[in-house]
Amino acid sequence: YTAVYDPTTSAGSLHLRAIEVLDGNWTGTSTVPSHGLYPHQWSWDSAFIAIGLRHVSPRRAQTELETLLDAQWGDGRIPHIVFNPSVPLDAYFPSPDFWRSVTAGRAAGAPRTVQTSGIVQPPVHALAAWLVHRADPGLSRARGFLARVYPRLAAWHRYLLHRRDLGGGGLVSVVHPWEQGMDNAPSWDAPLARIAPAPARSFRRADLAHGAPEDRPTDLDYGRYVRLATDYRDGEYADGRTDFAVEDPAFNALLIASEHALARIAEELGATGTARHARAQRLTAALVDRLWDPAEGLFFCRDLRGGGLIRERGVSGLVPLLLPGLSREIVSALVGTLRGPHFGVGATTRLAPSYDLLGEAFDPHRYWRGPAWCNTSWLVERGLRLHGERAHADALRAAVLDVADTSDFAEYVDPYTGEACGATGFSWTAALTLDLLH
Ligand code: 9WN
Repeated sequence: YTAVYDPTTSAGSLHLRAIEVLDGNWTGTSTVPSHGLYPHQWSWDSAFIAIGLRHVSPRRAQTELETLLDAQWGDGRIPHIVFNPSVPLDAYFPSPDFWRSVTAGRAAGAPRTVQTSGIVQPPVHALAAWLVHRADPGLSRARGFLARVYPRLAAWHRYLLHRRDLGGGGLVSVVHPWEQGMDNAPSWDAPLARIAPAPARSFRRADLAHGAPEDRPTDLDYGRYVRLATDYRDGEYADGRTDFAVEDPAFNALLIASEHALARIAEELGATGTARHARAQRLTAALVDRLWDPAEGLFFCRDLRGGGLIRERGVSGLVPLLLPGLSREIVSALVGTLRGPHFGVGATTRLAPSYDLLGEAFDPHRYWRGPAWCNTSWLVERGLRLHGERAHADALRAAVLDVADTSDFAEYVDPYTGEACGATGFSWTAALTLDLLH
């Protein structure tokens, strides 16, 4: 007997439970990913949260994004964490005293009144702002929502496109695995291997108090994360000098999707979106040119310091499916890869696994080295639907809803069984459930 998600019997209660999760994680101005593991505001989490929240409270969804944007730096970057000053320092590592944004970030224009990290996360924000607007255009216009966020989102994209095109080929690079959001993905193993880890005794992890150690990144991974972040901070968060620089397909695809959204926002505000749509098209061409592998039917990361494509198959390489400007040939190849033996969607797995089922580093429980996450499956679902793959999109949607339901909105799950891993009551799982239910 296989459980089939039946919207007529469980949709009501699933909907209410998802709302309860988001209510419980709401702090008054933003939503924490989960109180235990992640007690502050995270950048791409907030974008996904706003996308779900817009269906139940468009006002709160706007506030979620506005709070994040209030912590934007003068150079345009949106920090990956905005710290809540009432949370004890030892509740999360690295804490504000590690990042020292107010002092080390002064040259880059870090805000003085709020403490943040100094790295970024994937730019899902303009896409989120556009979707939030559309959920209640009347409220949005009355509050001047788009008019207020547009210049900030434009500055954010400008930062990425001007300061982070480290390879000179038009794409944006991440300078830390935390920036791409899939912290310990096997794609980072090769570029990280060149980084001398910070000594284990020089920092104390807080995550192990909440998550099972075998589900989290290793101490060696953390040593390298700490080294990279320390060096970036000590260089006052200036770009261009980091030992780690990788062009990632998901990060860039989300920027492109957001650039299309920014074009629509410009049009809604009475300007023209033509130049932005054209830029999104140019970025799509650069993405294909630099990261697409036709023989594998997948996008790969490019290591700018080591040179060349990193041939590890990750879900990040499937995320560009959400782009409208892909050729039919690439779309078909991606759908084939998604459903083939490496990802098994619709065959052996429930949701898209974060990493190649047949890869040497595959582990169904260790964070971004195999487990499935709702946000990546939501992105793939959108892509399938956009390109007319309705039956596959419907099946993936049903699977996400069922897994969210039975795992109690887990942070991530075993891709084969849907068994919960990490935190439960995880905000973006609840938010994207709401979005799929609408
Ligand atoms: C580091 C908050 C974040 C997500 C990331 C996820 C995890 C942090 C951590 O949690 O990263 O930023 O401490 O492991 O990998 O995608 O945004 O939910």
